[in-house]
Amino acid sequence: MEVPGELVGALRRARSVCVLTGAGVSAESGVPTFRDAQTGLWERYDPLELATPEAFEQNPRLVWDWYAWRRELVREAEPNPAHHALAELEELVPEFVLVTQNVDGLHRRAGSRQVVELHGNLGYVICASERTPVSPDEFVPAGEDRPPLCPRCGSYLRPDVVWFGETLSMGRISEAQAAAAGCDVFLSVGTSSVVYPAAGLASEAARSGALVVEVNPQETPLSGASDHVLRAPAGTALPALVEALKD
Ligand code: BJW
Repeated sequence: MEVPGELVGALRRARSVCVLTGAGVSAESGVPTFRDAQTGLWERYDPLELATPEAFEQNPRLVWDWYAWRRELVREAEPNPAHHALAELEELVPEFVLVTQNVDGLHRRAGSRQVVELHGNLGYVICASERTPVSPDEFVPAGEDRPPLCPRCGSYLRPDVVWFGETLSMGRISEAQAAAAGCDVFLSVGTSSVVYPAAGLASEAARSGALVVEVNPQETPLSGASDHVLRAPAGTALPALVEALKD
């Protein structure tokens, strides 16, 4: 695909690049996005309703099982050319921060090193009361209608992810905001750009003078405010971008 020359030039000159990714970057690995239809067992449920503290309060076992299913799906998935291209891009620029809203861990598996997991990681489990990590060999096993329990206080266990209405880790959001405000080029890849505070990072980058680029086959609220839009799947656009940079 054609990559705009101005974008390649800006990346060549860039001292610092910040990339924000969303569920679309993992779509080509077979991991469903949030706002696309779900498949199989989960087609009756809206993922945006399951990813809430209210859903966990009302039906903790259902929410636990949904994450257990996704953990298995992600374990079997492989990073795709978009993840690999971002890992390669990190090696081609002086400073690079990859901020991801994804909880699937696929960026690190592809070799990305400077990764900020804004919404957590579903591979880790925490006690819902103490908020401390619990390893699988410590779980008090699940009951028929409840998740496993914390071995220390008996509370429900939950995935270490950020649900709607919950606050993000101060350390992670500060790191992401500093990277966005300090970069020369900001790439927003595979996100619908509607969930805050992540969706605000592109405007922070633009305010500081960065070139803002969107990679998404669909229009989003960010499209009109972007300097360049690569209207293609991430697995096509990002390898093309990295190849153009190496030419
Ligand atoms: C492809 C592709 C391909 C497909 N290649 N692309 C300011 C204004 C308004 C509201 C708020 C605000 N500040 C805070 C809020 C409230 C709320 C919020 O943002 N609400 C909006 C929806 C209105 N935010 C929060 O509650 C956050 N907490 C917070 O701010 O605390 C303080 C506070 C609380 C309350 C009020 C005010 C302040 C927490 C947000 C946590 C989000 N959590 C989830 C679940 C994580 C765990 C899990 O994975 O289960 O995060 S929800 C879900 O949305 C998930 C995602 O990370 C996130 C973003 O979704 P994403 O990644 O963009 O995916 P999709 O599916 O939406 O889009 C996929 C895109 O890919 C599409 O565009 C496709 O076209 C594209 N695509 N194939 C490239 N091959």
